[in-house]
Amino acid sequence: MRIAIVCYPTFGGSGVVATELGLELSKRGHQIHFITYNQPVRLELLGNNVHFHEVNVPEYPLFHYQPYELALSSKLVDMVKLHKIEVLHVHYAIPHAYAAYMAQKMLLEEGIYVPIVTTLHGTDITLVGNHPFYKPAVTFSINKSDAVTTVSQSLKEDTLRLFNIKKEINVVANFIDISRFNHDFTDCQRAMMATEDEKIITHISNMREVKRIPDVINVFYNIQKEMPAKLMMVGEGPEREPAERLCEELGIADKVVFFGNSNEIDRILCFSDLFLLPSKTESFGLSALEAMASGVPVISSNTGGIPEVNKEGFSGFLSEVGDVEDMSKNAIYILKDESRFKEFKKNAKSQAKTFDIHQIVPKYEAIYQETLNKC
Ligand code: GMT
Repeated sequence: MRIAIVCYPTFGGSGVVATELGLELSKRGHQIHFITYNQPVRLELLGNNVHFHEVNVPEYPLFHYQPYELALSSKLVDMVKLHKIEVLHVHYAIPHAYAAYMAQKMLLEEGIYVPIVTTLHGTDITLVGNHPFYKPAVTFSINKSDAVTTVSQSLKEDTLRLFNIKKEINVVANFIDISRFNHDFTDCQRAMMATEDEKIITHISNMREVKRIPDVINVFYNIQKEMPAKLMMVGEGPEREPAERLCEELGIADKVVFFGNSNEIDRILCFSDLFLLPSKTESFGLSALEAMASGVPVISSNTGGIPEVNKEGFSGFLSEVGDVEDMSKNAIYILKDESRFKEFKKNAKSQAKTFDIHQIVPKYEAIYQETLNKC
Protein backbone atom coordinates (compact mmCIF):
# COMPACT_ATOMS: atom_id res chain seq x y z
CA MET A 1 0.00 0.00 0.00
CA ARG A 2 1.03 3.62 -0.41
CA ILE A 3 0.44 5.27 2.96
CA ALA A 4 0.89 8.85 4.16
CA ILE A 5 1.72 9.28 7.84
CA VAL A 6 1.03 12.64 9.42
CA CYS A 7 2.42 13.22 12.92
CA TYR A 8 4.17 15.65 15.22
CA PRO A 9 7.86 15.13 14.44
CA THR A 10 9.01 15.92 17.99
CA PHE A 11 10.17 13.84 20.97
CA GLY A 12 6.58 13.15 22.11
CA GLY A 13 5.33 9.57 22.22
CA SER A 14 2.86 10.01 19.36
CA GLY A 15 5.64 11.05 16.97
CA VAL A 16 7.76 8.12 18.08
CA VAL A 17 4.91 5.64 17.56
CA ALA A 18 4.06 7.10 14.14
CA THR A 19 7.70 6.93 13.05
CA GLU A 20 8.30 3.38 14.27
CA LEU A 21 5.04 2.33 12.62
CA GLY A 22 6.06 3.86 9.29
CA LEU A 23 9.49 2.24 9.41
CA GLU A 24 8.04 -1.18 10.18
CA LEU A 25 5.41 -0.82 7.43
CA SER A 26 8.17 0.09 4.99
CA LYS A 27 10.05 -3.10 5.95
CA ARG A 28 6.86 -5.00 5.18
CA GLY A 29 6.94 -3.62 1.64
CA HIS A 30 4.62 -0.60 1.90
CA GLN A 31 5.52 2.81 0.49
CA ILE A 32 5.54 5.27 3.38
CA HIS A 33 5.31 9.03 3.03
CA PHE A 34 5.86 11.06 6.21
CA ILE A 35 4.20 14.43 5.80
CA THR A 36 4.97 16.95 8.51
CA TYR A 37 6.87 20.18 9.24
CA ASN A 38 10.21 18.57 10.17
CA GLN A 39 11.83 15.23 9.67
CA PRO A 40 10.60 13.12 12.64
CA VAL A 41 13.31 12.76 15.30
CA ARG A 42 13.53 8.98 15.14
CA LEU A 43 13.42 8.90 11.35
CA GLU A 44 17.07 8.44 10.49
CA LEU A 45 16.80 6.38 7.34
CA LEU A 46 15.04 7.54 4.24
CA GLY A 47 15.11 4.97 1.47
CA ASN A 48 13.26 3.39 -1.38
CA ASN A 49 10.16 2.81 0.73
CA VAL A 50 10.45 5.73 3.17
CA HIS A 51 9.93 9.32 2.06
CA PHE A 52 9.64 12.61 3.88
CA HIS A 53 7.73 15.60 2.54
CA GLU A 54 8.09 18.82 4.46
CA VAL A 55 5.09 21.05 5.06
CA ASN A 56 6.24 24.64 4.62
CA VAL A 57 4.25 27.43 6.20
CA PRO A 58 5.25 30.77 4.70
CA GLU A 59 5.56 33.50 7.34
CA TYR A 60 3.33 36.41 6.50
CA PRO A 61 3.45 39.43 8.82
CA LEU A 62 -0.29 40.13 8.53
CA PHE A 63 -1.13 36.83 10.20
CA HIS A 64 -0.78 36.61 13.94
CA TYR A 65 -1.07 32.79 13.57
CA GLN A 66 0.35 31.11 10.47
CA PRO A 67 -2.28 28.72 9.00
CA TYR A 68 -0.51 25.33 9.36
CA GLU A 69 -3.69 23.29 8.73
CA LEU A 70 -4.12 24.96 5.35
CA ALA A 71 -0.55 24.25 4.33
CA LEU A 72 -0.87 20.66 5.54
CA SER A 73 -4.15 20.07 3.64
CA SER A 74 -2.63 21.48 0.46
CA LYS A 75 0.49 19.36 0.87
CA LEU A 76 -1.64 16.25 1.43
CA VAL A 77 -3.60 16.97 -1.75
CA ASP A 78 -0.40 17.44 -3.78
CA MET A 79 1.32 14.36 -2.35
CA VAL A 80 -1.71 12.09 -2.79
CA LYS A 81 -1.86 13.07 -6.45
CA LEU A 82 1.89 12.89 -7.07
CA HIS A 83 2.58 9.62 -5.25
CA LYS A 84 -0.82 7.99 -5.71
CA ILE A 85 -1.18 7.66 -1.94
CA GLU A 86 -4.02 5.31 -1.00
CA VAL A 87 -4.46 5.91 2.76
CA LEU A 88 -3.92 8.90 5.05
CA HIS A 89 -2.96 7.81 8.55
CA VAL A 90 -3.04 10.84 10.84
CA HIS A 91 -1.74 10.73 14.39
CA TYR A 92 -3.55 13.28 16.58
CA ALA A 93 -6.95 14.74 16.00
CA ILE A 94 -5.60 18.28 16.39
CA PRO A 95 -5.14 19.53 13.72
CA HIS A 96 -4.19 16.51 11.63
CA ALA A 97 -7.56 14.77 11.36
CA TYR A 98 -9.14 18.13 10.58
CA ALA A 99 -6.58 18.95 7.84
CA ALA A 100 -6.92 15.45 6.39
CA TYR A 101 -10.68 15.85 6.12
CA MET A 102 -10.22 19.07 4.12
CA ALA A 103 -7.71 17.31 1.86
CA GLN A 104 -10.11 14.43 1.37
CA LYS A 105 -12.85 16.82 0.30
CA MET A 106 -10.57 18.69 -2.12
CA LEU A 107 -9.44 15.42 -3.69
CA LEU A 108 -13.01 14.26 -4.05
CA GLU A 109 -13.63 17.28 -6.28
CA GLU A 110 -11.14 15.65 -8.65
CA GLY A 111 -12.71 12.20 -8.36
CA ILE A 112 -10.08 10.79 -5.95
CA TYR A 113 -11.19 9.16 -2.69
CA VAL A 114 -8.53 8.61 -0.07
CA PRO A 115 -9.63 7.17 3.29
CA ILE A 116 -8.50 8.70 6.60
CA VAL A 117 -7.36 6.60 9.54
CA THR A 118 -7.12 8.72 12.71
CA THR A 119 -5.13 7.54 15.70
CA LEU A 120 -5.84 9.33 18.96
CA HIS A 121 -2.92 9.50 21.38
CA GLY A 122 -4.22 11.16 24.52
CA THR A 123 -3.29 14.80 24.73
CA ASP A 124 -5.62 15.47 21.79
CA ILE A 125 -8.48 14.01 23.86
CA THR A 126 -7.83 14.35 27.57
CA LEU A 127 -5.79 17.55 27.78
CA VAL A 128 -6.32 19.87 24.82
CA GLY A 129 -8.96 18.43 22.50
CA ASN A 130 -11.89 18.68 24.86
CA HIS A 131 -11.35 22.39 25.50
CA PRO A 132 -14.56 24.13 24.37
CA PHE A 133 -12.55 26.13 21.82
CA TYR A 134 -11.56 22.94 19.99
CA LYS A 135 -14.24 20.43 20.87
CA PRO A 136 -16.64 20.88 17.91
CA ALA A 137 -13.81 20.60 15.38
CA VAL A 138 -12.27 17.59 17.14
CA THR A 139 -15.63 15.80 17.39
CA PHE A 140 -16.34 16.52 13.74
CA SER A 141 -13.00 15.29 12.46
CA ILE A 142 -13.10 12.09 14.52
CA ASN A 143 -16.61 11.34 13.25
CA LYS A 144 -15.59 12.05 9.66
CA SER A 145 -12.57 9.72 9.73
CA ASP A 146 -12.98 6.44 7.88
CA ALA A 147 -11.44 4.56 10.83
CA VAL A 148 -10.50 5.67 14.33
CA THR A 149 -8.05 4.02 16.69
CA THR A 150 -6.94 4.73 20.25
CA VAL A 151 -3.71 3.53 21.83
CA SER A 152 -5.45 2.03 24.88
CA GLN A 153 -8.85 0.88 26.09
CA SER A 154 -8.75 3.67 28.65
CA LEU A 155 -8.32 6.30 25.93
CA LYS A 156 -11.24 4.79 24.01
CA GLU A 157 -13.41 5.15 27.11
CA ASP A 158 -12.23 8.75 27.66
CA THR A 159 -12.98 9.60 24.04
CA LEU A 160 -16.50 8.20 24.25
CA ARG A 161 -17.08 9.95 27.59
CA LEU A 162 -15.79 13.37 26.51
CA PHE A 163 -17.03 13.58 22.91
CA ASN A 164 -20.19 12.69 21.05
CA ILE A 165 -18.61 9.99 18.88
CA LYS A 166 -20.67 8.02 16.39
CA LYS A 167 -17.76 6.17 14.84
CA GLU A 168 -16.57 2.77 16.00
CA ILE A 169 -13.26 3.04 17.84
CA ASN A 170 -10.66 0.29 17.51
CA VAL A 171 -8.08 -0.09 20.26
CA VAL A 172 -4.63 -0.69 18.77
CA ALA A 173 -2.09 -0.59 21.56
CA ASN A 174 1.28 1.06 21.18
CA PHE A 175 4.14 -1.31 20.47
CA ILE A 176 7.85 -1.84 20.75
CA ASP A 177 10.51 -3.46 18.63
CA ILE A 178 11.86 -5.77 21.32
CA SER A 179 14.94 -6.69 19.25
CA ARG A 180 16.15 -3.07 19.57
CA PHE A 181 16.34 -3.50 23.33
CA ASN A 182 18.29 -6.78 23.42
CA HIS A 183 21.60 -5.23 24.38
CA ASP A 184 24.62 -6.98 25.60
CA PHE A 185 25.12 -5.63 29.12
CA THR A 186 28.75 -4.83 28.33
CA ASP A 187 27.54 -2.18 25.81
CA CYS A 188 25.90 -0.32 28.62
CA GLN A 189 28.50 2.18 29.82
CA ARG A 190 26.98 1.88 33.26
CA ALA A 191 30.32 2.53 34.89
CA MET A 192 30.36 6.04 33.40
CA MET A 193 27.13 6.94 35.19
CA ALA A 194 27.36 5.35 38.62
CA THR A 195 29.47 3.24 40.92
CA GLU A 196 28.71 -0.47 41.16
CA ASP A 197 26.75 -0.20 44.40
CA GLU A 198 24.57 2.73 43.20
CA LYS A 199 21.10 2.06 41.80
CA ILE A 200 20.17 4.05 38.71
CA ILE A 201 16.66 5.50 38.66
CA THR A 202 15.40 6.98 35.38
CA HIS A 203 12.60 9.26 34.25
CA ILE A 204 11.96 10.21 30.61
CA SER A 205 9.37 12.74 29.51
CA ASN A 206 8.81 16.12 27.93
CA MET A 207 8.63 17.51 31.48
CA ARG A 208 5.23 19.12 31.29
CA GLU A 209 3.09 19.64 34.39
CA VAL A 210 1.08 16.49 33.60
CA LYS A 211 4.22 14.38 34.24
CA ARG A 212 4.36 15.47 37.91
CA ILE A 213 8.11 16.02 37.88
CA PRO A 214 8.28 17.06 41.59
CA ASP A 215 6.93 13.58 42.44
CA VAL A 216 9.82 12.03 40.47
CA ILE A 217 12.33 14.07 42.47
CA ASN A 218 10.64 13.38 45.81
CA VAL A 219 10.44 9.62 45.20
CA PHE A 220 14.12 9.64 44.31
CA TYR A 221 14.88 11.71 47.43
CA ASN A 222 13.31 8.95 49.54
CA ILE A 223 15.12 6.16 47.67
CA GLN A 224 18.56 7.73 48.07
CA LYS A 225 18.01 8.00 51.84
CA GLU A 226 17.81 4.18 51.89
CA MET A 227 20.55 3.19 49.42
CA PRO A 228 23.21 4.73 47.19
CA ALA A 229 21.43 5.93 44.03
CA LYS A 230 21.54 8.27 41.03
CA LEU A 231 18.66 9.81 39.10
CA MET A 232 18.73 10.21 35.30
CA MET A 233 16.30 12.87 34.08
CA VAL A 234 15.85 12.68 30.30
CA GLY A 235 13.91 15.22 28.25
CA GLU A 236 13.18 18.92 28.03
CA GLY A 237 10.17 20.92 29.09
CA PRO A 238 8.85 23.72 31.29
CA GLU A 239 9.22 21.66 34.50
CA ARG A 240 12.93 21.04 34.06
CA GLU A 241 14.18 24.25 35.65
CA PRO A 242 11.95 24.05 38.74
CA ALA A 243 13.07 20.41 39.07
CA GLU A 244 16.73 21.44 39.04
CA ARG A 245 15.95 24.00 41.75
CA LEU A 246 14.13 21.38 43.83
CA CYS A 247 17.16 19.08 43.61
CA GLU A 248 19.36 21.95 44.89
CA GLU A 249 16.95 22.64 47.76
CA LEU A 250 16.87 18.97 48.77
CA GLY A 251 20.66 18.78 48.60
CA ILE A 252 20.68 16.01 45.99
CA ALA A 253 21.82 17.96 42.91
CA ASP A 254 25.08 15.97 42.75
CA LYS A 255 23.06 12.74 42.43
CA VAL A 256 20.82 13.90 39.58
CA VAL A 257 21.83 14.12 35.92
CA PHE A 258 19.68 16.17 33.54
CA PHE A 259 20.35 14.90 30.01
CA GLY A 260 17.98 17.06 27.95
CA ASN A 261 16.40 15.47 24.88
CA SER A 262 18.15 12.34 23.76
CA ASN A 263 18.11 10.06 20.75
CA GLU A 264 19.86 7.43 22.84
CA ILE A 265 16.95 6.31 24.99
CA ASP A 266 17.83 2.62 24.61
CA ARG A 267 21.38 3.27 25.81
CA ILE A 268 20.16 5.15 28.87
CA LEU A 269 17.57 2.49 29.68
CA CYS A 270 20.22 -0.16 29.25
CA PHE A 271 21.97 1.01 32.43
CA SER A 272 18.79 1.87 34.36
CA ASP A 273 17.50 -0.14 37.33
CA LEU A 274 14.10 1.45 37.88
CA PHE A 275 11.80 3.73 35.88
CA LEU A 276 9.49 6.36 37.42
CA LEU A 277 6.28 7.53 35.73
CA PRO A 278 4.03 9.29 38.29
CA SER A 279 1.92 11.17 35.66
CA LYS A 280 -1.37 12.83 36.44
CA THR A 281 -2.82 11.33 33.27
CA GLU A 282 -1.33 9.14 30.55
CA SER A 283 -3.19 7.43 27.72
CA PHE A 284 -0.57 4.70 27.48
CA GLY A 285 2.92 5.54 28.77
CA LEU A 286 5.22 4.60 25.91
CA SER A 287 8.34 5.48 27.90
CA ALA A 288 7.33 2.92 30.55
CA LEU A 289 6.99 0.29 27.84
CA GLU A 290 10.43 1.18 26.47
CA ALA A 291 11.85 0.83 29.98
CA MET A 292 10.21 -2.55 30.45
CA ALA A 293 11.56 -3.72 27.09
CA SER A 294 15.01 -3.03 28.54
CA GLY A 295 14.15 -5.10 31.61
CA VAL A 296 13.57 -2.06 33.83
CA PRO A 297 10.70 -2.36 36.37
CA VAL A 298 8.29 0.59 36.54
CA ILE A 299 6.94 2.57 39.49
CA SER A 300 3.98 4.51 38.15
CA SER A 301 0.68 6.11 38.94
CA ASN A 302 -2.43 4.03 38.22
CA THR A 303 -4.03 6.54 35.87
CA GLY A 304 -5.41 6.28 32.31
CA GLY A 305 -3.87 3.52 30.20
CA ILE A 306 -0.86 2.87 32.45
CA PRO A 307 -2.48 -0.16 34.16
CA GLU A 308 -2.80 -1.74 30.69
CA VAL A 309 0.99 -1.51 30.37
CA ASN A 310 2.50 -1.84 33.86
CA LYS A 311 1.20 -4.82 35.85
CA GLU A 312 0.86 -4.43 39.61
CA GLY A 313 3.33 -6.59 41.55
CA PHE A 314 4.70 -8.10 38.34
CA SER A 315 6.47 -5.57 36.09
CA GLY A 316 6.41 -2.93 38.84
CA PHE A 317 3.86 -1.20 41.05
CA LEU A 318 1.08 1.37 40.57
CA SER A 319 0.00 3.97 43.15
CA GLU A 320 -2.63 6.68 43.35
CA VAL A 321 -1.60 9.88 41.56
CA GLY A 322 0.51 11.96 43.96
CA ASP A 323 1.10 9.19 46.50
CA VAL A 324 4.85 9.76 46.74
CA GLU A 325 5.14 7.72 49.96
CA ASP A 326 3.62 4.61 48.37
CA MET A 327 5.74 4.99 45.24
CA SER A 328 8.88 5.37 47.37
CA LYS A 329 8.00 2.33 49.48
CA ASN A 330 7.40 0.21 46.35
CA ALA A 331 10.61 1.39 44.70
CA ILE A 332 12.67 0.52 47.78
CA TYR A 333 10.89 -2.86 48.06
CA ILE A 334 11.99 -3.77 44.51
CA LEU A 335 15.52 -2.45 44.79
CA LYS A 336 16.42 -3.66 48.29
CA ASP A 337 16.42 -7.38 47.60
CA GLU A 338 18.65 -8.60 44.76
CA SER A 339 16.69 -11.76 43.90
CA ARG A 340 13.36 -9.86 43.98
CA PHE A 341 14.89 -7.14 41.80
CA LYS A 342 16.01 -9.74 39.24
CA GLU A 343 12.52 -11.26 39.21
CA PHE A 344 10.92 -7.85 38.50
CA LYS A 345 13.43 -7.20 35.71
CA LYS A 346 12.57 -10.52 34.08
CA ASN A 347 8.84 -9.85 34.44
CA ALA A 348 9.16 -6.34 33.01
CA LYS A 349 10.77 -7.73 29.89
CA SER A 350 8.20 -10.48 29.47
CA GLN A 351 5.34 -7.98 29.94
CA ALA A 352 6.89 -5.72 27.26
CA LYS A 353 6.96 -8.65 24.84
CA THR A 354 3.16 -8.67 24.79
CA PHE A 355 3.41 -5.33 22.90
CA ASP A 356 5.81 -6.59 20.26
CA ILE A 357 5.70 -4.61 17.02
CA HIS A 358 5.19 -7.74 14.92
CA GLN A 359 1.90 -8.49 16.67
CA ILE A 360 0.53 -4.95 16.56
CA VAL A 361 1.45 -3.57 13.12
CA PRO A 362 -0.69 -6.16 11.22
CA LYS A 363 -3.68 -4.69 13.05
CA TYR A 364 -3.04 -1.33 11.37
CA GLU A 365 -2.58 -3.08 8.01
CA ALA A 366 -5.96 -4.76 8.45
CA ILE A 367 -7.58 -1.39 9.24
CA TYR A 368 -6.03 0.24 6.14
CA GLN A 369 -7.24 -2.67 4.00
CA GLU A 370 -10.73 -2.46 5.46
CA THR A 371 -11.02 1.25 4.69
CA LEU A 372 -9.76 0.60 1.14
CA ASN A 373 -12.28 -2.21 0.63
CA LYS A 374 -15.07 0.22 1.51
CA CYS A 375 -13.98 2.77 -1.13
O1 GMT B 1 2.55 13.01 26.93
C1 GMT B 1 3.54 12.91 26.20
O2 GMT B 1 4.65 12.61 26.62
C2 GMT B 1 3.46 13.18 24.75
C3 GMT B 1 2.21 12.67 24.16
C4 GMT B 1 2.13 12.92 22.69
O3 GMT B 1 1.11 13.41 22.36
O4 GMT B 1 3.02 12.62 21.92
O5 GMT B 1 2.05 11.29 24.50
C5 GMT B 1 0.78 10.73 24.32
O6 GMT B 1 0.90 9.72 23.32
C6 GMT B 1 1.83 8.67 23.67
C7 GMT B 1 1.92 7.71 22.50
O7 GMT B 1 0.69 7.15 22.18
C8 GMT B 1 1.35 7.97 24.96
O8 GMT B 1 2.26 6.95 25.32
C9 GMT B 1 1.25 9.00 26.09
O9 GMT B 1 0.72 8.35 27.23
C10 GMT B 1 0.32 10.14 25.67
N1 GMT B 1 0.34 11.20 26.68
C11 GMT B 1 -0.73 11.49 27.44
O10 GMT B 1 -1.78 10.89 27.38
C12 GMT B 1 -0.55 12.59 28.43
